[in-house]
Amino acid sequence: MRLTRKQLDHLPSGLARPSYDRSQPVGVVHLGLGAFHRAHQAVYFDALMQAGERGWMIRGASLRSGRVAAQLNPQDGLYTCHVRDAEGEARQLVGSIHDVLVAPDDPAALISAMSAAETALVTLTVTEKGYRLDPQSGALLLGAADIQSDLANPDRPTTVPGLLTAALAARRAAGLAAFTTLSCDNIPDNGRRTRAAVLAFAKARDPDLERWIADTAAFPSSMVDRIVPATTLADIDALENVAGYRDEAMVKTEGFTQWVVEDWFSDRRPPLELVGVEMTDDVAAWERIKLRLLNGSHSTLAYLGALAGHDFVHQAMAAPGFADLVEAIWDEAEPTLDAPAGFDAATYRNALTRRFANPALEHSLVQIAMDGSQKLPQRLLATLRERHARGDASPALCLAIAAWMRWQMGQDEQGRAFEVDDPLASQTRAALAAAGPEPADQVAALLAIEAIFGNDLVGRAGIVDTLVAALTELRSRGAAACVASGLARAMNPADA
Ligand code: CS2
Repeated sequence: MRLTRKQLDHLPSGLARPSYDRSQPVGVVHLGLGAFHRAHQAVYFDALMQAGERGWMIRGASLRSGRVAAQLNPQDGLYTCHVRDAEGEARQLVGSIHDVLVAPDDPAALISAMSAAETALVTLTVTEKGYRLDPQSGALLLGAADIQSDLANPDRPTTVPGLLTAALAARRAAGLAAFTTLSCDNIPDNGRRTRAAVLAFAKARDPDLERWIADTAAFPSSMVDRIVPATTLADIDALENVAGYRDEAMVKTEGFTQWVVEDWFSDRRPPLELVGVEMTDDVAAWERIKLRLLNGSHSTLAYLGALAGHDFVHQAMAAPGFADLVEAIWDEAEPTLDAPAGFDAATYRNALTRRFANPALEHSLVQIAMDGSQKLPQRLLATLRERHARGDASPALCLAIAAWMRWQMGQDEQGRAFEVDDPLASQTRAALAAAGPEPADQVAALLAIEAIFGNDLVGRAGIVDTLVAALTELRSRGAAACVASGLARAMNPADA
């Protein structure tokens, strides 16, 4: 039996479900309706309407395929959020999603949803690469073919800056206030960067429009945190077996959840503080903590753990030396953080250790390894730069970056080929092909890719030598042995 509104009465009576009126107006349009949104923002809006606030139903949009629409629309937007921790599990039916549009099928429908009078908020989880920014500088890729095509066809945009600008232009033409654009992706200063991308795009279209957006539209930054592995067919089958209904749109996640939002809104503002969201004037410190501690060590585990032959985060965490490597990454990152009031690094690190060790999530390392070129700058390289400027060595960060470099070879330690899933994969492949077999040449060739590394790291002897030493060890001894032997703590660069 497929989950639908009609089936609600036949579901197990203990299952938590929405008791609010789901026909109330849509106030939020969400771009990029993946598992993360369903386990995070949609759960907060569900709680908000459950608490009696009205007008915050979500119209989701997929920017590429019709897969999520085919999962959710036949279920009237309903789905299960399945929380799994080492201590136990809990299931909840979430009702905040009204329906899902598929942007490539009908961009006009999405633009009209965003420009509808009731829409106050456009939220985004489009992943790092979805913003069409240079990952290192954060500038809009104005020369990219898809951006150029959106500028030539402003009414049929396919990119995020093109869609947001088209919808803001429609609101301006209709005499409506600008909606608030709320980025929920793991990029630093995500609000400022989204704003800069939209302004750069709008300027190329119409300088008056750019001015109107600059003067009236809010782009708050936010920090989002919840571990949400991709749902598998086995998860869906298992839920059906225990719960008695089939839910093609279910998501699995951990109990932990956090959302810190900059309090800057241009239209109606959802009172998210009622449901545990922290509204603040300064998100930057929280963003940095999360990107450098959680995401930095996640990427470290992903490359080294997958190279060592593990499938999931909790398996890597249990393998010899990995938990200590994660501690070494945190030791290097912690001095670069400005702790906001209420933040205690030891407590945060302990909680992260427990979260990563959660065996019930089965969080795939390859999922985290994806799109490394877009993630490295804020997760590992910014920390490395700051430490270097202070004269501090960073052997653990260098081992993690060398593991990313090893990953770019697209061949595991048994010589089996795999696909490097990354928008810059063809560039890293070409750099490695031109470099030949020597680790020193490979490091130099990859460091020369400015979109990832900027132009300042390539000349820093302490960093380059440590990367070459780490890549040499990884290639000769393999990741498991390097981590088990405590290589990160042992590498002692002559000159940081
Ligand atoms: C992960 C994140 O896939 C990844 O790159 O590091 O999705 C991580 O699970 C979330 O940011 C946790 O909040």
